[in-house]
Amino acid sequence: MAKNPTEPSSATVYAQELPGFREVGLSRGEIEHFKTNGFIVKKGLLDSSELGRIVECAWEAAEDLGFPFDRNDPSTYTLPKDHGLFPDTEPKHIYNDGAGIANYFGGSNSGWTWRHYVPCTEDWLLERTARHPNMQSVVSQFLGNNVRPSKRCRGLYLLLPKPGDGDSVGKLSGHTDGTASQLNCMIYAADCPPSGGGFTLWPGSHRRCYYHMETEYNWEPKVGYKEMLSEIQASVTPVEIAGEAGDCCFWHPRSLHSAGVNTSSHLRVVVPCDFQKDKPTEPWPPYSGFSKRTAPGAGKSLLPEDSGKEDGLRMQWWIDTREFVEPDSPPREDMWEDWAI
Ligand SMILES: O=C(O)CCC(=O)C(=O)O
Ligand SMILES: [Fe+2]
Repeated sequence: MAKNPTEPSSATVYAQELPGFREVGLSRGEIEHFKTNGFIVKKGLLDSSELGRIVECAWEAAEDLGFPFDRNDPSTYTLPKDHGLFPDTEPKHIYNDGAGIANYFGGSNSGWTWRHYVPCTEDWLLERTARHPNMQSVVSQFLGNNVRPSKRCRGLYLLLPKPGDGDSVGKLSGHTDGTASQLNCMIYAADCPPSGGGFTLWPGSHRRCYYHMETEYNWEPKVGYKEMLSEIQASVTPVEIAGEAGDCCFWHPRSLHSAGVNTSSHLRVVVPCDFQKDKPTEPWPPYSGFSKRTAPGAGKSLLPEDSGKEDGLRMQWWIDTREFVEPDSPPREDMWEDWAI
C-alpha cells in the first residue's frame, strides 16, 4: 500500500444531495456521480437506533481497557497514552487463526486511531450492517445479485478527537487499499460532524488508480503508482464525508482515501465493509502490498502463522474479501463492464 501523509486537512466537506439520496434505490444521478467521482452517500440507509448497540461496544471496551472516558465529557476522550494507559496490542497483522487481534491503536494520525475488532464477525452486528436488507439491496444494484455473503466487516474504526493545536494537528494519510474488493461502504454508526474525522476521498482517483494496475481486482500496481498518488494529492481537493448515524458512503475500492482528522468533540465510529461477487476466491485474506501471484517472488513466508512476523508477508485478516482465483485480467476498457450499473 502506498502512503503519503499530506498537510493538515484541506478537504471540502461534501454537501451534495443527489436525487434519491434518502432512498434505497439508486438514481441515475447517483450512478453517474459514482462513476465520475468514485462515491455516493445514502443518508439514513440504516436505522440509527439499531446502530446504537455497536457504538455501545466501544464504550464498554473503553471501560474494560481502563480508559478514563466519561461519555458526557468529550475532554476525557483523550489518547490513552496521555494517561499512561496506552495499551499494548499484538502487531496488527497477527493472524490468530483468522480471529486477528481485539484492538489496534495508533495509525497515521499519530495514535488517535482505535480499531475495535471484537464484535465484527458476530451475526447481530452483521445483520445491522453488511447483511442489512437495505445494504444488500444497494450492493446488488451496483454488483448484481451474485454477491458473496458477508462474513465480517472490518471493525469499529474509531477516531478519538484531536484538538487542532499548531504542529500537532492531524494530517490526512492518503492511500489505496490492497484488497480485491469490488465495492466498499463506510457505515456511520454515530454522528460525525464536519471536521469530525469523516471518511475522506479524492474524487475521480478511482479511475486513474484502476488503470494504473496490472490486474483488474488483485493488488498489482504498475511502476509509478506511488508517484501518481502523490500527483493526485497535489492536484485534487479531497472531500470529507460528514454524516449522521445510519448514513452510508459507498465507494470504489481503487479510490485514494484517508481517515479524516477529528478536531470535533465527537468519538468517530465508522464500520467499513467490503463486498465482491461470489466467484471462486483464495481461502485466505489478502496480503498487504502483494497479490498472491506476486507474493512468492518476495521470498517471504506465505504461511498465515508467519503473518506479522518480521520479514513475513502481512495478512489482512480484517478484510472480508478475497483475491479471485481465476487469472485476474488487465483493467477493462470499460471499467464498469463487470458491474450492474
Ligand atoms: O477510517 C477511515 O476513515 C479510513 C480507514 C481506511 O482507510 C482503511 O481501513 O483502509
Ligand atoms: Fe484504506
